[in-house]
Amino acid sequence: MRILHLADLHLDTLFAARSPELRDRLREAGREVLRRAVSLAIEREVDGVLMAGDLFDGRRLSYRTERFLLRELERLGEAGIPFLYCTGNHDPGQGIAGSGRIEWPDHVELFDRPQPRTVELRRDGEVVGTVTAAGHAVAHEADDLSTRFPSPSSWRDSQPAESGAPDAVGPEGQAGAGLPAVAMLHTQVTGAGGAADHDRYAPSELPNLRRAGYDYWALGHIHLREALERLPGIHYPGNPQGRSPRETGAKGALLVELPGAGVAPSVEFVELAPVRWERLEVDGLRAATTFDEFIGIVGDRWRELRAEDPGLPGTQWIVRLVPVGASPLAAELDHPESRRDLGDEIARTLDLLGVELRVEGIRSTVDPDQYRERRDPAGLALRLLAEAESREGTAALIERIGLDPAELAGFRDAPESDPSGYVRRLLGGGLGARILIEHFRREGESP
Ligand SMILES: [Mn+2]
Repeated sequence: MRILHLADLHLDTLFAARSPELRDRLREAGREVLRRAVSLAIEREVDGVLMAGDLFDGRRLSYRTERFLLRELERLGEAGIPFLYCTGNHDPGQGIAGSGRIEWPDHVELFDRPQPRTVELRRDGEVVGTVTAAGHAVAHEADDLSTRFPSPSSWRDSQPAESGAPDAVGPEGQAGAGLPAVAMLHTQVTGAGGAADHDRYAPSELPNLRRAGYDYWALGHIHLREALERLPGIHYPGNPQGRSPRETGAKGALLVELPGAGVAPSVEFVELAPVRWERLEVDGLRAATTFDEFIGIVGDRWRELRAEDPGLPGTQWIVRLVPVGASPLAAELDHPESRRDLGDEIARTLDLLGVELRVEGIRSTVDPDQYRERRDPAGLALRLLAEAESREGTAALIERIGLDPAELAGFRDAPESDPSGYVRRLLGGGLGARILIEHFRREGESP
């Protein structure tokens, strides 16, 4: 049996925080990834496409996306491939736009109840295996639904099988003892890699999944691709299209080949996402004294990365650029306008869909220690700023020199009850020191 395992497509995500252009592009990418998955399923002649929950992002489903989805499902249907879809926390039950209003074609198996149901997959009329699945009926499913899954032995053993011959009585009468059994569920497995980033809906335990008797668990919910176990196969495919700067790297689906009951499935990742998010950390910026030189270094680093992992032809990239270490441009990059201009220029130069510049990790090329030791007001100012970096330090500073935060801010009424927090925000974050040091540096350079 061969299946294509997808999850967490989140069709019609709003992307409210993005620009209108990016929003449209990302929604289009969600549809495109579905089209690619359907083409892949047809090309590789799978026996079923499994969508392990969160096909939709929420109640809102545009007419355009709905039509698109039904057209793509039709393509699958014409190829004789069933689409098995269990609901998740984003698209639970019957009331939601997707699973409730859509008239699903006959080759779609919707699992929207917490009670598992088993269906058979066929190839040329012959049963090749089973898929057992349960869905979320409510948005905040707190139960471990995996414990409700029946053991495949309940149908495998219902008739004595002759040396594993696939002729025992199955859920509908045919699935045999030697045939692979797949389980599908939208669940947060305790301890999975990306678990900290996701809400604990329908939590399950890995040891339980291991001994449930299935050959493969097609999981959904955690957006990070992860193999939790090889035998039985227990896999998160991750979402097939990244939705935020944290969802980086190649994204797609898993092609799973199941030779038979009790045999390790072979699992192949196939990249599908037309838009990829990446984080690019760049150091060694000390020599770049102009924006052009800065862009040159970033470009070299970007091309190195893409040589290792070029992505699919035509992939579009959204890059979170994180320069780190000493840079002569540190002070200039404190200005939001400079950051925006530089980001735009990098996007143009490297042909990227978007660049977000995060400059918290850079500092001035001047060593603050050499100034901090000076026995003059500049040195004193830097020492005070260093002290103001910590909560305790700021409190001690205020106390020692009898500092009135309201005075410091230039008005009478203290803006809040926590004066040390206020002073720390005024002086802290390294900004005050950076501005001072940059000032010294320029002073030193001018004739
Ligand atoms: Mn989910």
